[in-house]
Amino acid sequence: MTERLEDIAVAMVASGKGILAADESSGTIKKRFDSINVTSTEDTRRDYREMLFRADDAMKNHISGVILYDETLRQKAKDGTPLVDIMRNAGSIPGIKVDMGAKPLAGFEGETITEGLDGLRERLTEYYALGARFAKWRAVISISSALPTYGAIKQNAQALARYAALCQEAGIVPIVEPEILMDGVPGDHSIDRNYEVTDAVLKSVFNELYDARVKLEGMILKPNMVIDGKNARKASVAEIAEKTVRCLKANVPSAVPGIAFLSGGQSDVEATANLNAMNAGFDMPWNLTFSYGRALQAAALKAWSGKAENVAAGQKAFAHRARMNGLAAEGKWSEALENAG
Ligand code: 5MM
Repeated sequence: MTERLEDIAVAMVASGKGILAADESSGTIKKRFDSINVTSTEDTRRDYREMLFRADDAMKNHISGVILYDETLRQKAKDGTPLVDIMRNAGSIPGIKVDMGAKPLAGFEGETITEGLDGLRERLTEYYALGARFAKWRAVISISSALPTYGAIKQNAQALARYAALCQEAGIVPIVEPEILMDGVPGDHSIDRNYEVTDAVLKSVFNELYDARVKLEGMILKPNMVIDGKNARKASVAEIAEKTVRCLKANVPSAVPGIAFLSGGQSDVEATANLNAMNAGFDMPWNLTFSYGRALQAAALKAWSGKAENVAAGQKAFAHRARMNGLAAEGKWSEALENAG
């Protein structure tokens, strides 16, 4: 029996759980491995991801789903078990990144358009057969005093909406990710400039989703938090939480079951503290959780450093971050718990 989109979406944002973004494309995972002096090969990528997916406690209790890259969805663990089965056995839903990356947008200097719509219907059918029940598409929005332009916002929102409609047709829940870069160039924008841009982008995205007849009950939004640029960090946790929740309430219909943030270059603890402040301080119509890549993986990657003897240490670091973010998703995190290890 085909599962209902609404039920999958609700499971993805179940209380105390969130999503692990492990969908680094080959170029991005190479960068991550370079930072720990590990060569990126099919085997090292498998070893690293197998370590995460076999962290049973984290996967069972705090990770509702994992966003995978095409290679990982098809990959087997060292003992021959499909990686997808390992996560399914832990009760975690496999997901797949289906965009083909952000490319320069013709006629719009400094802005990008995410590609991957051609042939997407066929790819989604295959991904469904391989076990994926949700997908992700990331639009990248540059921010400065002059950017983004109306044209770039609109074209990215349209692509997100076309992607989302195709996913739902295939029985796959779309994660709709419009990311306003926090760590882009120049990165000196204020939190209020970020509010203005996030507000405009979300308005455009929900208009396009409506026009494309996307069922809001069967999707998840993955936005950035409303935060100042990486070279202008001044805003407090309380200010980030208040402005982010205000912006989301102004734009995201309550029919959307859940919102799962990206971390966008925030430090591990910042990303946790900000999510916690929103859940602890505000009543909201949707479940608010995490879909972190770097903020869930950085400590585990470092602890592992490519060595088999460090797998337990890598899993421990991952389990701690997953637990801290699980608590933040319920507004129950504290610095004391963070430091208790
Ligand atoms: C894991 O990184 C994803 C993108 O990878 P590519 O740039 O290689 O396509 C990215 O979409 C990620 O899922 C989200 O941005 C969330 O990750 P962060 O690190 O921002 O939490």
